[in-house]
Amino acid sequence: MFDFTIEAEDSSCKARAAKIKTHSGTIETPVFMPVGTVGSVKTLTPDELKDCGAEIILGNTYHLYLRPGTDVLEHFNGIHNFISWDRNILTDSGGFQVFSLSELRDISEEGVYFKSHLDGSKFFMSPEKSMEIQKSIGSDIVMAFDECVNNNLERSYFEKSVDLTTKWAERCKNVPLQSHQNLFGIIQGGTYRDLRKKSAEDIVRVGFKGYAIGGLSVGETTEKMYEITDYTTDFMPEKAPRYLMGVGTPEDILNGIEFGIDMFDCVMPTRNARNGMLFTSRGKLHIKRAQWIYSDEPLDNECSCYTCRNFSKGYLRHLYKSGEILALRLNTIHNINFYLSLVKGARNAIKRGCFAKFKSEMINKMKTGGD
Ligand code: PRF
Ligand code: ZN
Repeated sequence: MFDFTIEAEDSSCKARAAKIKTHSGTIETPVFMPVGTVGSVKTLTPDELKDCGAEIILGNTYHLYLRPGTDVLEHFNGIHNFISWDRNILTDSGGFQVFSLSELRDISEEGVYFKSHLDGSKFFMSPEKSMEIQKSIGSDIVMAFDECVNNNLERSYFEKSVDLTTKWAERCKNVPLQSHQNLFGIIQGGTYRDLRKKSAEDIVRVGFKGYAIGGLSVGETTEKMYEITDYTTDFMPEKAPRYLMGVGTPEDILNGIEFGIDMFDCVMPTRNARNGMLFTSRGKLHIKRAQWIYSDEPLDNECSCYTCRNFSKGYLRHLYKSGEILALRLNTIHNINFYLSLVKGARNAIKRGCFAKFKSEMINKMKTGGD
């Protein structure tokens, strides 16, 4: 089961509010997907994630394959049951992690040999292998296996890579998945408009339930990332979800929404929370700073999360400086809440027909200074 229904479209830009329905429930878009690489959004329980309003989380094929492995996931009847999360799960294919995390990549048209980042042991990943692993995982949305190229490499590399990603996408589509699973294709092409157009047309021709833009936020400037995203969505079907992979800051997400993107994921809210960097409506805030020692104010006056309802910046600073695990948990709850509230605010603004105003007000406010 898969249904994508557009509820409202902005008249002055490409932003839209929609609903994605799958076997595991409804996702209201624009949506942000917290990253749960190995089957947990670091430090949070599923109940805490639900309290933050999360409707879908992301897992990684590469990590779950290396540990716990498909035998364990199959034994537990799939990831939903294993991690006790009954809402939607999207799995990335490994097409990014193999290139960014593993050592010794030996890549051919057949697939990629790589060494595990855990113990150096050798593995093989291919379109077929990625599909079989994601079938064992049982995620609701399955990503095609693609090649993600660093944008500092030369054009000739991208020309070959775009065709390889299309051939791999065709092979992914030929592998049967579980009946509840839905396959998304990934568009590559670096920062080259003609290659992006070609990749989008080729991937759309293969045909998927949804389409992602990969290969951005990997070495290019923010301006280029915006330009290519805006350009590429024009070649993506109106009537299917559009997903911008691994992006980004709150400002990146608001711009992505303006360019017609429906889905986002990024480690930034969770990873930065654990490093003491909080996102607020007035901008970034570093909780370890001495300026917060005596602050009895919440992190963000406009936030209604558990952390902001109950704790002062002074206490959060103390927890962080003391190395308390609770600091990481409370920071993560706040940052995830901030990201999910941001996309929810954008969604409401699109439905009310005032997204442009919402976006500029949010961006201006975030420049007034968190600390
Ligand atoms: N491909 C895949 N996953 C990804 C990316 C990609 O290009 C990116 C790039 N920002 C993040 N995650 N499969
Ligand atoms: Zn908060």
